[in-house]
Amino acid sequence: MAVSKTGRAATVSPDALGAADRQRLLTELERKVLWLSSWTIHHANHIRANRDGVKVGGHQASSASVATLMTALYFDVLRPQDRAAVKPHASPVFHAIQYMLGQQSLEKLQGFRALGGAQSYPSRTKDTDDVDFSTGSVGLGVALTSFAALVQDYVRLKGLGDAGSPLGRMVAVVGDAELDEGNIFEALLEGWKHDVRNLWWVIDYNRQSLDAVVSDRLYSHIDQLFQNMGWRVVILKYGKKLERAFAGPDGEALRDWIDACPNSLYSALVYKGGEGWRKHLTGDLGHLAGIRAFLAAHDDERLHEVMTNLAGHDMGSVLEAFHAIEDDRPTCFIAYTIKGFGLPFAGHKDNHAGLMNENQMAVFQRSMKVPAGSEWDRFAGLQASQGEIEAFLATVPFVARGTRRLKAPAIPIPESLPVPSSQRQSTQEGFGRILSDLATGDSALARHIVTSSPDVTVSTNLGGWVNRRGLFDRHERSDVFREEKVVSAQRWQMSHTGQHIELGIAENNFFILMAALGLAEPIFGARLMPIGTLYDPFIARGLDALNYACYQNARFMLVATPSGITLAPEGGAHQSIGTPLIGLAQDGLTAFEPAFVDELAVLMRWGFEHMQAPEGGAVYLRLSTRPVDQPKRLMTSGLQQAIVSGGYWLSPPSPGAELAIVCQGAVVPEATGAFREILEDIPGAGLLAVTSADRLHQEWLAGKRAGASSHIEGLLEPLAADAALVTVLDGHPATLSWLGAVSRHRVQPLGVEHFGQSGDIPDLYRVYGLDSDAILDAVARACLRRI
Ligand SMILES: Cc1ncc(C[n+]2csc(CCOP(=O)(O)OP(=O)(O)O)c2C)c(N)n1
Ligand SMILES: [Mg+2]
Repeated sequence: MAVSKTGRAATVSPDALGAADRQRLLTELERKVLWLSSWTIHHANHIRANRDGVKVGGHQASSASVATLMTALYFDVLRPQDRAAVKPHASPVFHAIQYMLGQQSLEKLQGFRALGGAQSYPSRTKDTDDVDFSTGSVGLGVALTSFAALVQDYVRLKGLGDAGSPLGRMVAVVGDAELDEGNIFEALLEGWKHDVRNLWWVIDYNRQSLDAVVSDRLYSHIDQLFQNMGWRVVILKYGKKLERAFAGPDGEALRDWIDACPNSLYSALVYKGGEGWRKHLTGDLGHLAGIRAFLAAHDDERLHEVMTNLAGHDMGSVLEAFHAIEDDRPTCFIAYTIKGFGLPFAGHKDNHAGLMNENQMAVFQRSMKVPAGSEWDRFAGLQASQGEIEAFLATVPFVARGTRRLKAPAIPIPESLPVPSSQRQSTQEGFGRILSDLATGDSALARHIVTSSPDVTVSTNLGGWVNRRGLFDRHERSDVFREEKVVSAQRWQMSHTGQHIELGIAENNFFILMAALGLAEPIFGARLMPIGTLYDPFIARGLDALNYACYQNARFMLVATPSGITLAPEGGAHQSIGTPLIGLAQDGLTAFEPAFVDELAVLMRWGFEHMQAPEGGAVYLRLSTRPVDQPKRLMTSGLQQAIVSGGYWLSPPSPGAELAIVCQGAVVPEATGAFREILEDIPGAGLLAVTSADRLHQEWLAGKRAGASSHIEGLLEPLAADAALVTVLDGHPATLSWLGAVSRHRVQPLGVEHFGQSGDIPDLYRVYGLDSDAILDAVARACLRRI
């Protein structure tokens, strides 16, 4: 067989080998994967030098549990167009598989969990071996596959991406305890609404979580749950050896016994081994001649082998089940497995973080027939020859196209976005009008924008865009209200040409959809410009998913509105205080809070570029429903630059000025009002508008490290060395209070520290200390008392 330099033969057909040979070699590879994953963890914990005394960790038991399933998937079932999310703690198995496929280096395996080495949990951004979807926070990767399936349909039905390639399956390898995460069920329901296709969830049903053996009752309903959502459920329960035993004399009784065996007892017996099985089977079924004969015919070792022969560890059963699926119906495989299968702590309830000790590893190594010194050898310990294994690896469909990071051409962004003219408007309204305006044209940008919202489309001003661009659905669905001539401002016709994906109220789903849309380029080869809207306070509801999207470097524009206490009568529970700090701290997300609509237009334009830039990222715009008088000004390139950099002087200070008021977002009228009053007493004072505390802060730190001056230092430069800053925003005061550290100015930080009551803006700003009087008081404190 011709093998290329990279170890891959491009032209070898998987069918060249017979099914029996393939299964034999896959079983060999399964052993190898089990060995390598266990050894990688062992090496990191017991062999590599430990400099700080902190446990390195890694999950040998969780990895062993899934070795068969993942071997079958990666070496046989998955095709280049398929995409997978692997349960986080199976990372060593994933890396071992990639190592065998020539896509992971020895150095990275030896550096498992070390800087620059293979990551603890598969990571798109930090690993180099072709991770499709990062995982780590359980449940999120699973849900992502469902939204990725939706995005695949979206992209295909729009004719974007590689239309010639067959549709891929989105596959999640799921730990059974991941199903305790509510986000999975939210995703299941949303997926059902959107009729997602080409989705496989393979549940590693070892009936153990981190702390415990899971309740028997809880899991008896999993299959029904999936079926209710229209899924096919395939249960892989018993392997071929057990099935043969069930087919023998009194085999039915054996099946009944094992079926009724509580999870905890089964796990305990798995751990105890042959003797334990014999004792229980003799006690419970010893009166049956067939069972007595069965026990007599098996020594302890073989009895253990048969009784632990669950289908999730039986290569033949696994392959049969996977290959039987040929249609695109979502399918859930519930594969019975044993946590730690093949390792000394198999089945033990405390095995989650368990590591083999030196002696156990030595025994395991002998059983794997890996000679000392050949631990990393890709072929050591296998019965098949290196040539045979290499020839087989050259047929693996998953890597037939090499690594699968796809690219799509950049989308041209207009020089400027039109600013909706209105003497007085809110940033939220301006956002809706900017998008509406884009919707009327046929720019490449407009064609690639896709919007979404968790049931707040209309109330975040996306209505105009949706009316023009329609809702996305795989099926044509008419707008019944419109057909019945019921007057409504909203036209909600659905079809596959639509460019808005409407979600139910589940912010977690929303952020996972943003992740899936924002990864459309590398995953599906189609660049999208996702814009998602939600109420600012509900960022917290989906925060882990937002973090997850950013961690994967997904590109999207998050428009959060309304925000702060400025939503006023809408009130208490909807007030967001901490979100500006999230914007400041969230890696991969650049946060802005414009005060005026012309700023917003500049920032959206910049955002569309940033979402496409190699070193770019996601963008967060914190907007407001408060109508504000708009400035009449020329948007010079200098002003644009300053807005994007995070701030500019609305009214510049005189050289040596003693005071500046610094405001961010919707409080600009109060800041301006106070500023006008103090000009009488402090004529040289300045008024600074902050559009992005995040950008200012980031650049300030980077400048310090590089010994370069930053935008904020430049802005504050004209002020006197002992000048005072009064900072004000509708959010936590810490967002801007750090400005005092830039040039050692004295700061009086105003903002919101408490929340929870309705009111109008004058009342709430008075109560929380954001109104002009509060600003003037702060000015007085700063100037008069010199603190
Ligand atoms: C959101 C979240 N909470 C907690 C954890 C810590 N954790 C990692 S694995 C795990 C249990 C996993 O059990 P299961 O999914 O059944 O996988 P198994 O190890 O049995 O294969 C927990 C609680 C996590 N990674 N993510
Ligand atoms: Mg489990």
